[in-house]
Amino acid sequence: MKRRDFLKTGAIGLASPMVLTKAGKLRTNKNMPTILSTWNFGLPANKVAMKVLDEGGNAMDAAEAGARHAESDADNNSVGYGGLPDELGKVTLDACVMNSDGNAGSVAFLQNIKHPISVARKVMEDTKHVMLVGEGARKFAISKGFKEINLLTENSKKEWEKWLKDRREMTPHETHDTISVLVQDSNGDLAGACTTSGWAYKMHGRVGDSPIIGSALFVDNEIGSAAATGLGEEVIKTVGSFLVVEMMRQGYSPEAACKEALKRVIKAHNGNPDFQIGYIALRKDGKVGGACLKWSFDYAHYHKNKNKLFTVKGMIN
Ligand code: SD4
Repeated sequence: MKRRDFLKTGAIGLASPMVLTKAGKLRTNKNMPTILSTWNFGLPANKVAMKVLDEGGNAMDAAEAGARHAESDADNNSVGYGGLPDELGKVTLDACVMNSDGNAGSVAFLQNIKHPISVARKVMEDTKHVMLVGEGARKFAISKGFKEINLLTENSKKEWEKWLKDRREMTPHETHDTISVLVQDSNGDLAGACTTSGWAYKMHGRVGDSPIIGSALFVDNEIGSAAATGLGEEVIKTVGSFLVVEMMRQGYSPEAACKEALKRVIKAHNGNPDFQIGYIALRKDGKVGGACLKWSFDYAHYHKNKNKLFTVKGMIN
């Protein structure tokens, strides 16, 4: 590499990253559970997740429980029950989980099932596969005892009918609140969950980043975990959460790693993307961070008996 190019690359990074791949470089945070979730719906989700840890559950149990809380909440119009539908008025759900063994499960374009996150966990634990979609995912859920329900609440139906009058193009940011929950339990093990009804009034059949391992969620139990919210198409194209974890492996702090991943998006959009992406990251040593492209982004952090909301400002405005 020419010295000039090297300097350019160096200037993109923050501090001087050192490679962390040698096990042992990163101290494991033990006996101090840490939970990190996207947006302000993360606060109640964190509380539910912490209760599960207090009762002896592991990181995966807690992350699933946190995500389920948002899925049940009819006031959250971008997750599960009460989620805004696609252009045809169908609520279609995407979700995934990843555990500390590096196993993963996911469902996409799932309809009529209230807890896609638990179906994703069943895919991980009870099948040879990682991902089930649409009808196959629905039938699998029913075979596992999940009940079918109508997920379109009166409120969401009214909003959709209003939208039908002018069919204005929405962005995921207008109706955000997709929830991603990252958990580190008392053993220091990591797991994560992500669940959403996706982009409001999207094309029928559209799947975002939320069920895609490596995009909306990635967990590496040696290094850390990361999760995304925002415009899924752009997260997929940059394999965002995997990238954030790899940046932490290279020595970046959780916040700096999130920013590095976002810099790729900024560059791909000539310095001026007009959409939102937010990342959260939790490193094996218990350090956490978040960053977003534009405007601002909230994440909830539960640590040492305190469950607090943090707001980060966009990298560009
Ligand atoms: C998606 N990433 O389907 C999701 C949307 C989202 O907060 O995160 N909204 O593209």
